[in-house]
Amino acid sequence: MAAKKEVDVDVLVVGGGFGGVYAVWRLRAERFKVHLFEGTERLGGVWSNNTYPGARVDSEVPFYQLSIPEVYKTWTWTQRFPGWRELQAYFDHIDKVLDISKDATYNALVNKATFKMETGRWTIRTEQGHVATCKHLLLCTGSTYKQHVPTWEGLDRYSKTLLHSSKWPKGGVDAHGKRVAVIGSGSTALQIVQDMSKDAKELVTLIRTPNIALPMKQRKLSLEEQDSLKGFLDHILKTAARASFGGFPYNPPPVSSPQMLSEEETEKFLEELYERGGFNFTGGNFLSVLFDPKDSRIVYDFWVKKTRARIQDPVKRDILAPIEPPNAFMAKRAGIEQDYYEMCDKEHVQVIDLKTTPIESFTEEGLRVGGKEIPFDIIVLATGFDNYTGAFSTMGIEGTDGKELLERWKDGVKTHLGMTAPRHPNMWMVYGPQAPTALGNGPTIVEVQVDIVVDMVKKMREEKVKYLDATPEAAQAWANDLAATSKMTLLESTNSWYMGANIPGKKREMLNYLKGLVVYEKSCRDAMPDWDGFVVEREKDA
Ligand code: NA7
Repeated sequence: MAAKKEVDVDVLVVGGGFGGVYAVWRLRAERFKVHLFEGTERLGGVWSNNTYPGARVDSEVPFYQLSIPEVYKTWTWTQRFPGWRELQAYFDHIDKVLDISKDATYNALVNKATFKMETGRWTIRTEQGHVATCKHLLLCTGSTYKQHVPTWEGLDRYSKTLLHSSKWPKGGVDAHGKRVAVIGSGSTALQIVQDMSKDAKELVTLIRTPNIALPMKQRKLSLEEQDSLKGFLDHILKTAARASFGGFPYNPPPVSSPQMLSEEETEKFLEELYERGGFNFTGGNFLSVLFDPKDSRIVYDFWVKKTRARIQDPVKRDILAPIEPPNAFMAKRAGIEQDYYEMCDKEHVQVIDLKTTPIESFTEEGLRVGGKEIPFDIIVLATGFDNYTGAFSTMGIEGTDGKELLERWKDGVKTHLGMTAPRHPNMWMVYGPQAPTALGNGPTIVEVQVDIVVDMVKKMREEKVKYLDATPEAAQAWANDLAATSKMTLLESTNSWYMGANIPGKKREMLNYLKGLVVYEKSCRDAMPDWDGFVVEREKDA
C-alpha cells in the first residue's frame, strides 16, 4: 500500500470501486502514470461502505463483474447475487491479481481540487494531507457516496442506536431480542428488513412509498457451471452487455407493447420474466412501459396479483402491494427481494404506512408515530443518498473561475456528455450525473465510460492538447436533450432520486441519461474526432 504524501502523475483517479479499479488498469496499459486516492481503507466502492445486514448486489453474476481477463479467469463466484462479503473478497482478488494498491493511497479523502490554466494541471489535496498534481482528474466517486438523513424533530434527542444503512459499525449490530425500526422502503430497506427481522424481537418497517419489489431467485453457482461459461465471458461482458440498453444482455421482448399481444400471451411473457428473477422483469420488459400509462398499469397489475398472493395480513397487503400503483412501473428503482413479503407478514413485524401515520418526532426512547410513542433499541435510516452529485459536495472542486462545481450547478446540472463540465478542464466524471448511471449494470456502464475517457486522453496526448474545456453551449444542449427525453417517459411523473427529487432543495431534473448505453457511447465517440463541444488548448510546441 503506497503511503506517499505527494504524487505527480498524468491521471489522478478518485474512488476505488469498479470504475476506479478499471481506470487504473486501463490507464497503466496505455502507459499513463496513474495514482488512485480512496477515502476508505480498502478497494470496493459501495461494497466498502454498504455492510448492513443482508447487503447484497441486485445485479446478477456473471454480468456483475469486470471484463478484465486476468481477473475473471481466476475468480469463482458462489451465488448468482453475491453478498457484500463475497464482493469485498472479489475486490481483494482484483488487488491480488492487478496490484492496484501499488498505485493507490487509502484513507485519502479529497477536500480541495484546483486547476491552473497556465500549466494545464490540477492540484488535489486530501483531508489527511496528501497532495497530488496531475493533468487529468478522473472522478470515479459513484452515485451513493453522500447519505441522505432527513430532518426530523428531536432526531438528536434519541439516545439509543441510530444508524444510516451505509455507515454500519464494523463489528455489525446484534438485533437479537431487540426492537428495531427501519425507515425507508428502497432497495436497501428491503434487504435490511428481510434480514434483521429474522433476529429482532420486534421490527417495525416505516414506509412512505411501497417498493415494487421483484423476486431475486437466488441460487448457488457451481464451479462446473462457471468454468463452462469462462470461454464466453469475453463476449458476454465486452460485446453483448455493452450492446444492450443498460449492460444486461437480455433478450429483447417479442414486441414493444403488451397491446400487440393477447392477454394470455402477455401473462405468459410476464410470468417468464418474473420467474427468471432479478432485473429480468424490468430490463427485459416491454419498452412501452416507460412511456405508456396503460402498459405500465398492465405490468403493475401482474406484479400486484403475484405479490398480494404472498401476504396474508390484509392491512399489510394493502400497504405493501396496493391495488392502485404508488408510481409508474420503473419510475422508481425496483428492489430485489427473497422473502421480504413473507417476513413482513410475520406477527413480530409491524408495517406502518407513513402516508396515513407520519413520523411526528424522534424521542429519547424511540419514535412518536400517529400520536403514539414507540420505543426502539435500534433505528435504521435506510433513507438513501444524495445521488449522482452528492459525492462532489465535500471535494472542493474549483473551476477556472474559482467557483465550486456544485455552486455552479445549483440551478441545474450542466455537463457535456455526462462526463465533463465547463470551466473544469481535464476533469472527467464516471457514473455521475447526466450519464447512463442508473440504467442497469454498474460494471458495464463504468467500463464503457472509462474506455471513452481513456481514448480521449490518449488522443489528447497524441495531439499535444494541453486541456479540453467543455463549452457552456454544449453542456446546455446535453441538458436540454436529457430533459426532452425524460419528458417523453413516465419517469418524469415521479419524485425519485433519478429526478433529484429525494433531496429537499435540490433542483428537480432528470439526472440519468435515458437513451441507453449504445446511443450514449456513440454520442461520446462522435464528439471525439473534432472535439465537438470543447474548447481545445494545445501545447505551445504542438
Ligand atoms: P432510496 O432508493 O433512495 O430509498 C430511500 C427510501 O427512504 C425511500 O423509500 C424513501 O421514501 C425513504 N425516505 C426518504 N426520506 C424519507 C422521509 N423523510 N421519511 C420517510 N421515508 C423517507 O435509497 P436506497 O438506499 O434504498 O437505495 C439506493 C440506491 O441507490 C440503490 O438502489 C443503488 O442502485 C443506488 P420515498 O420513496 O421517497 O417515499
